[in-house]
Amino acid sequence: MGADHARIVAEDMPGATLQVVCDMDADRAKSVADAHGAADVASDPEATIARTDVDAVIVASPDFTHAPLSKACITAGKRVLCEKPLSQKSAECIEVMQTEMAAGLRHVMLGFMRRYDQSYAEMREALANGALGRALMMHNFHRNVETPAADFTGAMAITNSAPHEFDVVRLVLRTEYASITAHQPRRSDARVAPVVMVLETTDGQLVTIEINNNAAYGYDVRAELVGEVGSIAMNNVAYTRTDMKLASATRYDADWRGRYHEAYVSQNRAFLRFVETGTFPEIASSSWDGYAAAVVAEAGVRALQSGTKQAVEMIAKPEFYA
Ligand code: ISE
Repeated sequence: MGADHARIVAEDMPGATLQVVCDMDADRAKSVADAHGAADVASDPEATIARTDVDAVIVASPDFTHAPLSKACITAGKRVLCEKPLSQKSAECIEVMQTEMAAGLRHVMLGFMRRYDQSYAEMREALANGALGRALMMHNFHRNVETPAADFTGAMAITNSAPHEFDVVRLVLRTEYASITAHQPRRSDARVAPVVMVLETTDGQLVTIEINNNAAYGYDVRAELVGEVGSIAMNNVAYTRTDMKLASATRYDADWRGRYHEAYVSQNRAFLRFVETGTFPEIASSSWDGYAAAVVAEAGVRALQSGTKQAVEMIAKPEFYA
């Protein structure tokens, strides 16, 4: 993801300069820097954040580094686009919020790029203009070709993959979650099996989320928002269809970077405007949204491990994030 953000900064963010590529792997940092014309490379993230020639930071390192590096950015007075999740621990998200509130200014924009995808924007519009009536349910399928890392687990399907749905469904339905259950079927092999979750919202709606990190056939994300008088469903995004030998076929992307490229570009440009103006973008996700995703993910892991419904209990939303 860091290499992809570097390319977007270099090619799709007029007004931004790719100044430093920081990676523990010096060779990797150099190859990305050379490919995208970065001015420098580094291996120490805190020192890089503090550099006077760095105005803003994109964090795309492993999940456990996201909260500490976001706090370092706030302390250094640098705005940060932090890849999701903000943390897999809600307590750590609270620490980031406390650091940000102590600084008195918004610094953290979270990389829930689905918020910038046209399909969810059309769902939000259909709900807002009354076409669907009151929202009743939202069904979500999130399928990867295979797990992104060898050590991926069923719990990580909830803490690493599902936060996209946890977050974007909150934006579409404009609600919070009240409870969650989680279930897994049994695969015939040792691969991570899908996780299917059923959530209740605080407004009495039902949300279903299937995370299948080993779907094999393609990167396939679907959603259907069901209202009391209508429904709106996401199409598979494909620019072409091939018809031949009595068959018709469209292709899937291999992973999220292709399917959501336009959303990443829109998100990153919104981040640049945030850096330039200090005005937090309207639909962007904040540290609070990172906390909200982490709380429901923690409840989801408990539900999967216990086999029982778990309540989702959140702290009161600080006025700072209203
Ligand atoms: C990955 O970290 C992402 O953020 C992708 O958008 C998601 O589809 C994938 O499941 C995650 O592992």
